[in-house]
Amino acid sequence: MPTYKVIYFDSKGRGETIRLALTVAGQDFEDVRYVKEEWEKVKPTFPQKQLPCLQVDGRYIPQSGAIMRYVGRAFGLYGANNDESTGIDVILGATDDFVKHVITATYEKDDAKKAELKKDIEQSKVVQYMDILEEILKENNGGDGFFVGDKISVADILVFDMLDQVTAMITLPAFPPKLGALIDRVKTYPKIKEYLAKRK
Ligand SMILES: N[C@@H](CCC(=O)N[C@@H](CS)C(=O)NCC(=O)O)C(=O)O
Repeated sequence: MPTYKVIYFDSKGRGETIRLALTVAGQDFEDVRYVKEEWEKVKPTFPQKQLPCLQVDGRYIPQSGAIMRYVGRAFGLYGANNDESTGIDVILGATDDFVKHVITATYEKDDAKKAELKKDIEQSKVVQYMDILEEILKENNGGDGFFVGDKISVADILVFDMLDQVTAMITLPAFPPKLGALIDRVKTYPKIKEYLAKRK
């Protein structure tokens, strides 16, 4: 059995979906969290000099998207066939598009511009994103299960975690009904519920 280390900073950021995915998989992992000074010392030894990294036995895997897919494939959280995996990829892509807007607004230095970007996200971008998700859900078993197939996947985990994290930056509108129910389903998924109850 390989041993797993999720290496990131002491925050949710790009590391949390990976922690959640391994938790759902029921796979133990070491949760390594660097503080900035420690990170600067070890940074040159890491591939791509960035975090997160997943260490599987001795091997380092960089890039959060690649790590998530790796974990998904390794533990049956990445669809049962090509169509389902592609459905998951579509959601990961739509989520990437949305997150880019949030990151741009977060790092905008000009206050007036930042407020404008934030307003556009809250009034338009997030609504478009949620509508995309709602439609995808409705097309799968009437929207009463998970995004793809008949079990939880990295798409459900990522969407839940990302919508949770963006509330630090933007005010979310009410969720459309199927998406709201999906978020509750993920939040109360037994392994996730247990993890969230212990999370700092
Ligand atoms: N595309 C990469 C981006 C990774 C990234 O930007 N990592 C940041 C933290 S979220 C980082 O390592 N910052 C510290 C540094 O560059 O020294 C991914 O998705 O993993």
